[in-house]
Amino acid sequence: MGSYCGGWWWRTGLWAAVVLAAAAVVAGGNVTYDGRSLIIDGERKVLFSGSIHYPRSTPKMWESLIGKAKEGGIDVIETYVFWNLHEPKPGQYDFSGRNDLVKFIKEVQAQGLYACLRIGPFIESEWTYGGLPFWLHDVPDIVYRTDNEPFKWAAKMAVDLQTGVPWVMCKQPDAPDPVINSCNGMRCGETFAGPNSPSKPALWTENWTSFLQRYGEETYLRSAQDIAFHTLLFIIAKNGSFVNYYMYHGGTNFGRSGAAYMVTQYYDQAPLDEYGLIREPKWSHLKEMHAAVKSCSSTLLNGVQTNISLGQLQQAYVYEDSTAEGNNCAAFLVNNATTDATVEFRNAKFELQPRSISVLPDCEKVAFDTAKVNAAISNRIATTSKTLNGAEHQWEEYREAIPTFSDTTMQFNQIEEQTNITKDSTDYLWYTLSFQPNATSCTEPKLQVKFLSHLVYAFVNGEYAGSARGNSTGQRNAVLVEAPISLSESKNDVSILSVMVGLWDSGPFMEKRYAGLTEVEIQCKENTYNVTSYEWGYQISHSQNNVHILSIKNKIVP
Ligand SMILES: *[C@@H]1O[C@H](CO)[C@@H](O)[C@H](O)[C@H]1NC(C)=O
Ligand SMILES: *[C@@H]1O[C@H](CO)[C@@H](O)[C@H](O)[C@H]1NC(C)=O
Ligand SMILES: *[C@@H]1O[C@H](CO)[C@@H](O)[C@H](O)[C@H]1NC(C)=O
Ligand SMILES: *[C@@H]1O[C@H](CO)[C@@H](O)[C@H](O)[C@H]1NC(C)=O
Ligand SMILES: *[C@@H]1O[C@H](CO)[C@@H](O)[C@H](O)[C@H]1NC(C)=O
Ligand SMILES: *[C@@H]1O[C@H](CO)[C@@H](O)[C@H](O)[C@H]1NC(C)=O
Ligand SMILES: *[C@@H]1O[C@H](CO)[C@@H](O)[C@H](O)[C@H]1NC(C)=O
Ligand SMILES: *[C@@H]1O[C@H](CO)[C@@H](O)[C@H](O)[C@H]1NC(C)=O
Ligand SMILES: CC(=O)N[C@H]1CO[C@H](CO)[C@@H](O)[C@@H]1O
Repeated sequence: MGSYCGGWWWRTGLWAAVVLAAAAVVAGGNVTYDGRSLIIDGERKVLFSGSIHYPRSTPKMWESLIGKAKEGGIDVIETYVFWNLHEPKPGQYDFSGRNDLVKFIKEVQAQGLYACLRIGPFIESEWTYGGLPFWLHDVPDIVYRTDNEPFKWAAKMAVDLQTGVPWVMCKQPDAPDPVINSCNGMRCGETFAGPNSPSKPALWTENWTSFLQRYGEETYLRSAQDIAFHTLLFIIAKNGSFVNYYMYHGGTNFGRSGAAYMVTQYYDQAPLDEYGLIREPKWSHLKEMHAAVKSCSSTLLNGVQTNISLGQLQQAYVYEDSTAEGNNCAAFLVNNATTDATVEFRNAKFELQPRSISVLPDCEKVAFDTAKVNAAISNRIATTSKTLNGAEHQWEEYREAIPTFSDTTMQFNQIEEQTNITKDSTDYLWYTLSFQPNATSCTEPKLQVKFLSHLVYAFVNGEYAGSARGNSTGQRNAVLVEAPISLSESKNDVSILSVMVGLWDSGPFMEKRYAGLTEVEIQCKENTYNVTSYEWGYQISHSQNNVHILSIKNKIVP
């Protein structure tokens, strides 16, 4: 997902609304669509979908997560397919443990929900390298996410699979037929330009329940009222019939799976928090809204809509289905003013709260008001379940030996890009140099390092010289560290550790993105040595030593 998709590069967030009928394993439903909605087994449907990414929780949590989503009125569980998890090396597949997509989908099916599978190949999703396996980097002539032959397979392949279910492409206004274009964002009820054909329904594939979080940034809070308001607005003002909450459960970026600068908590503010606990009032408020919409969904989908002005910033959207027996009228009263408003609708008075939508499933009684929250705010209290500092839990500290140029086996006559050396096997790369000043006098020497990684630590002759961190925007600008150092007149060992905290997950030409050092100088009063094109030695930092380095990594949280 993300705020970066769009523009001139491709976003290939392809979706398959894979339908898994509750009872039948084999005989999935018949899914088609018209201009109003998806149609399952001949019936138009309003569908509320929730994103839950299987590798961001543990298999033991899946039953409970999906169960809580169902109880919250969710019909569809949406997940990406994480290619780089499943094919870590070309032709080598992994569907075990948290990667067990099939088990996850079967759990969705067992609970009688539908599954919506976003197959990628590119997923962004704050996931390292946007879900692409890093080995693609070494496929000759590859250019990701653009009009590139090795990469262009996606839309045609998807349709050719003949899954029998419709395909959707998010934020691709010109999605080719029969693929349905859709909207992502927080306010699709106001921003979506609509389907690109009258025969396609309006789908909202990412209604962000919160927002992604990077190291050092404030948590983004989005209120239950705001989500409910925009969800209903999309349904009535844009003829929406499918809304996916991104995320319904965010979970955890385990290991090195998070993209550059992402914290390990993912959308902790979603209706189900990182640990799968119900977050109130979001969960209940949306549950109540789902129930109110479902109670009039037939009228909503099959009725004729009229739009009546009730005041300058107040409107009623009324649906009437003359073919239906019994209740055949449903209404939504919108107040877009920032103050209360009293309106008259069908000879009755209604008090509308600021920026609210009230649902009247029978055109008479208010069953749900987006601004009126009934559930109490939940508090999450952490208690200690186990301490790890007793005698039986000895903590050990490992110190990684600082490598020097002569220790290294890999040497190049220039500064190399980091990930091309590490092949993403680790976040850490040592750059080493053996340096001898030409002139005998080099007074007040300083080390200047420009880099495009997230963090660097510099050492000269085994002594710590300085460090600096990049930032998420700093990814676009080399960051500078200038440290006073001591030099001997003979050989000096310069060792610089460059650290990435996850790889990028977005942006054009990711295959050409640069990590690592870019330029190094040793500055003396008398002379400046530009050592960028000297011979550098490289050592990939691995193994137990990461235990030590990881503690450094954690310290970058301010
Ligand atoms: C699926 O439903 C559509 C109409 O809703 C119908 O035209 C089509 O024949 C059905 N396909 C199957 C395989 O039942
Ligand atoms: C509803 O009516 C208002 C004005 O009465 C108009 O501004 C708005 O565009 C209409 N919306 C739709 C979806 O027709
Ligand atoms: C919604 O559908 C109605 C009936 O087909 C149509 O008149 C109206 O223009 C549609 N609104 C939008 C925003 O597409
Ligand atoms: C509500 O008002 C805001 C400005 O206060 C405007 O940006 C938004 O488009 C309006 N929404 C609707 C549904 O009229
Ligand atoms: C990547 O590294 C290899 C050596 O490991 C080098 O031959 C190649 O030129 C590098 N490629 C790029 C794009 O820097
Ligand atoms: C990020 O790094 C860039 C480049 O050094 C700097 O200009 C910018 O102020 C930094 N931003 C933050 C939020 O620290
Ligand atoms: C130091 O010597 C090297 C190797 O002879 C040379 O390339 C470089 O230009 C000299 N640097 C300075 C600052 O004199
Ligand atoms: C240092 O050398 C590199 C590689 O030769 C070069 O790209 C860079 O512009 C030089 N820096 C300065 C300040 O001259
Ligand atoms: C693409 C999009 O609609 N992005 C919006 C998501 O919501 C935030 C907060 O309301 C906006 O700032 C973005 O523009």
